Amino acid sequence: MKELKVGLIGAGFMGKAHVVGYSNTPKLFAPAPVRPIFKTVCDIDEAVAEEAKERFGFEKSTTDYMDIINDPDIDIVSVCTPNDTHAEISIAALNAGKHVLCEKPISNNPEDAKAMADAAEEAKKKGIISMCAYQYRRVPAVVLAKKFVEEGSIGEILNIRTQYLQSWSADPNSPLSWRFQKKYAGAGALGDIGTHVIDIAQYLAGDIDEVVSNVRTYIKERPVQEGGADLLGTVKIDGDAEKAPVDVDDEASFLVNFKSGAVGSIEATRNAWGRNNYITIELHGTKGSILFNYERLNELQVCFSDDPDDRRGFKTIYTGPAHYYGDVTWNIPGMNIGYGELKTIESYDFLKAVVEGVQPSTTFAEAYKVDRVCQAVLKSSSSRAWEKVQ
Ligand code: 4PW
Repeated sequence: MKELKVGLIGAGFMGKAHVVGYSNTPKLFAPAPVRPIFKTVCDIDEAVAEEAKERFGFEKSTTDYMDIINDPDIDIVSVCTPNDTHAEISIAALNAGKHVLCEKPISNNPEDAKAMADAAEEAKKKGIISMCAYQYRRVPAVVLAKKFVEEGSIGEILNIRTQYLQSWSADPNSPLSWRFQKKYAGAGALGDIGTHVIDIAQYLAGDIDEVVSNVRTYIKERPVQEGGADLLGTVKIDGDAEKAPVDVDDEASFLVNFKSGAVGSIEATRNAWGRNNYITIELHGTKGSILFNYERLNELQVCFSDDPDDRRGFKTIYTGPAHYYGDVTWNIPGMNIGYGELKTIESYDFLKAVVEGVQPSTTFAEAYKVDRVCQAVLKSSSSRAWEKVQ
C-alpha cells in the first residue's frame, strides 16, 4: 500500500482529532488510498510534543515547525495551531511542496486568508492539494441534505436557518485561552463555530451576498490562563485569579441574503447553557423542508409537500450503508458514527484527493469566502446596517 508521511503541527485537541482521522483511515476504508506514517509531531511546548510522539506513535518530536517544512521526507502537513499561525505555516508548507490539511477558520485576518487562498491556487498548479477542515459538511446526513437540494426534491430554497450553539464559555471562570483574544483568534464564537455553519449554509444554498448582524460580548474579562493550551472550558480558574479583557464576540446572530435570492439566519454562541455541540440546519423550499441536528447526527428529517394531506410531516431517515461512506463504515443504520468517524471521513477525503491529485472541499478559496462573510458580519455590527460580502 502506498505510504504518505505525516507532519503534525500543534498537538492539542485538534492534533489528536487529526491523528484519530489518519490512523483510522486504513482501518475504516477498504480499499484505503494510503497508509499514513506518523513521522514528526511539533508543539511549542516540548513536553506536549514529546508526550504526543509517544502516545500517537510519531518517529520524532520537535518544537520548531520548520523541522517539518524542511524535511523532504514529509508529504503531508496537518496545521492544528491557533488561528494566527495558520497562514505562516500553511504557506511555508505549500511552498515546500507539501499537501496541507489546515484547521478552521482559515486565518485570524482577511489579508492572511487571501494569501493562503492564493498560495493554494499556485500550489494546485503543481499538483499540491490543500483543504480547510470544515468537517461538518461531511456528516452523511448533511451530504444527504445536499443531495435532496440538488435533485430538487424540496424545490427552490426559500429559507435556511442555521445555529451552532455551545455552552463551554458560559461560565465566567472559563479561562482566557487564545480563543478569547483577537490577536490570536481573529473573532470569538463567530470565527470558532459560526464559520462551520456559514460553510454549511453556503455548501447547501450557494454564496451569501449580504448580512445584517448583532454581535455581543457578554463576559468582558476572564481569568488569565498559564500557558497557551486550549482547555475548551474543561478547567475553571477561581474568581480571585488575575483577569484580562476579552476582545472578541461571545455571540453573533445575523440575517443573510443569498445570491440565489434565498434568505436565512445564522446564530453562533458558546454561552448557551444546555447546548453542547448543537448544530442545527433547517431548510424550507417550495416543495418541502429538511431538518438536521448534530446532536442526532445519524438522522435527517425531511418533509415533502406532495405527500397526502393526512400524512404530510417530517419523517426521519437514519443514515447508514445507503449514504455517504456508509458502505465502508458500519453495516446497519442506527449503529451510528460519531466525531471520530467524521474526522476519519475528512482524512480519507483528503488522502484520497492527494493520491488522485483532485482538489477537495473546503478549498482555501472557499474558506476565504467564509472569512469574508465574517468580516461583513463584524462590519454590520458597527454600522448597524446591511453589509455586502466583499
Ligand atoms: O471547530 C470547533 C472548535 O473550534 C469544533 O467543531 C468544536 O468546537 C470543538 O471545538 C470547538
